[in-house]
Amino acid sequence: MKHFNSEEISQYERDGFIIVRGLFSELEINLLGQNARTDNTMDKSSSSMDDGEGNAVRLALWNHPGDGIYGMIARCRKLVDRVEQILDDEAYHYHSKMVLKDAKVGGAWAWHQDYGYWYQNGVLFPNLCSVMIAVDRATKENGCMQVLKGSHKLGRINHVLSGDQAGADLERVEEAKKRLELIHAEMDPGDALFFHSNTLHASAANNSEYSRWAMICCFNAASNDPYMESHHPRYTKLDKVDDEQILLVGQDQAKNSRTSFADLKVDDKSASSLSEEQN
Ligand SMILES: O=C(O)CCC(=O)C(=O)O
Repeated sequence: MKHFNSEEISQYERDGFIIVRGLFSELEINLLGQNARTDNTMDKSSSSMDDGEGNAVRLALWNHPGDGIYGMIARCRKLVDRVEQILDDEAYHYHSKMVLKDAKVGGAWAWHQDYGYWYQNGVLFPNLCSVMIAVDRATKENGCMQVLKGSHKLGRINHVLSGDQAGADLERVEEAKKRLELIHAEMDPGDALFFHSNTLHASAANNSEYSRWAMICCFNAASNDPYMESHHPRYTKLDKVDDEQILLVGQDQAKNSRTSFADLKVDDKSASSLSEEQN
């Protein structure tokens, strides 16, 4: 089914991103938020790194969408059909994460391209798309996502380690900023930002009173199956679900089965593989 019209697809191809307002209803996003906030397993498996300014970049990550509410969000037709239109291919779930950017302490994300990391995982083409779903309202004040419009056309920029975080070569980022418009992607709960894997993005620390949690679902094109094993899955068929399943599963604790969270210290080699490359 086609959800984006041809102008929206052209906009994505030109800008490297598109925001769909209200992709998830108030009820759906409230359920997601409630589940996440009371999910002790997610809390325990979340890992935190310093952003270099004393604030904490905290996230929980999982490779397979699962059958709980997180899975229903990542597998629902209104989201995956749109991703498939963008990728012009069957999509498979590459991983999802919850970014737990808490009030006052939530850390900043350095400028990067997702493909800057995923390239290390044997993914040949940058034909991947991420969808950031606002769980809380995201504003400039609480560190909403920032994107450089059209930056996906730069191709892959080298990524280097700086402290705990791997980021894009800052000289390039600074030059790109002089030529490309910086967009603050302010979003209400339920809005979704679809962005290309080479789109440069970053976010500031959250110095406000308001938390800024967001779920990010990342998809790879089926034809872009990585040529080697990594900490994220190779092609695995994604079973789409009807959109109604979000509420049905989200309201039913018994169906809301546990997600297998990754241990980021052990499983995520993105940053360490960059340091090995440089050595
Ligand atoms: O949540 C954010 O502010 C940024 C997250 C991000 O850039 C990422 O997950 O690649």
